[in-house]
Amino acid sequence: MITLHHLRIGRSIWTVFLLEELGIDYTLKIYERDPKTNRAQADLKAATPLGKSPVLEDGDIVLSESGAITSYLIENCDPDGRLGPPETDKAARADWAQWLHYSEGSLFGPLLMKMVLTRTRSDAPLAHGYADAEIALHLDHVTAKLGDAAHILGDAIQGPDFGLGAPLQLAKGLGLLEGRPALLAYLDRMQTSDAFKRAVEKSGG
Ligand SMILES: N[C@@H](CCC(=O)N[C@@H](CS)C(=O)NCC(=O)O)C(=O)O
Repeated sequence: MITLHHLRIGRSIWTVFLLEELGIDYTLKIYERDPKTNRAQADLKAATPLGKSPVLEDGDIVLSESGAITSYLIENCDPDGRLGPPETDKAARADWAQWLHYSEGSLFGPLLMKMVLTRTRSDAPLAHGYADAEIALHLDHVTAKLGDAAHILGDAIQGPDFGLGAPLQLAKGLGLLEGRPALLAYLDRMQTSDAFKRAVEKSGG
């Protein structure tokens, strides 16, 4: 049985969404943030030394990177291959892997930097300038890839969409999607899907 350790109000809602989209049985362990620091608390360290979420357990296998969790779930729990291209399509699989890793590898960093600068009310112009330029570069890149499609690799939802949700949600929260209707509509499309609504209902968001 698969267990997902879910820290509320963070990126692991997107892994709950993936589990719901796959329609498989799983156990959900829900953790609350420290009300003062907004960080994870000691209880999550029992699941992984890093004390960060999501954490997926499947027997002896423990994964704590959302991209690796997405790959693992799709490889093992998506028998019809709905959320990834067929193994024979080398180019499509390469693009799938590129966009799966892009969210955590490139997109999240500058958004996290901007979030910290904003929350600490920093006015460091060099740091803001760097973050703003990087964020614009990346949001333009995602917009260009999305084009007129419903999801990042075409009309059907696929693995990389579950990774893009969290950084785009953060960008929206920071007011950085204003003037970017295609990205807002993409995020909204995922968040209003039945599987996402079930994920929120079961996990508390
Ligand atoms: N690269 C990791 C990042 C994990 C991560 O930073 N998770 C956040 C939740 S959004 C967390 O657990 N933060 C709590 C803390 O650092 O105290 C992934 O993709 O899963």
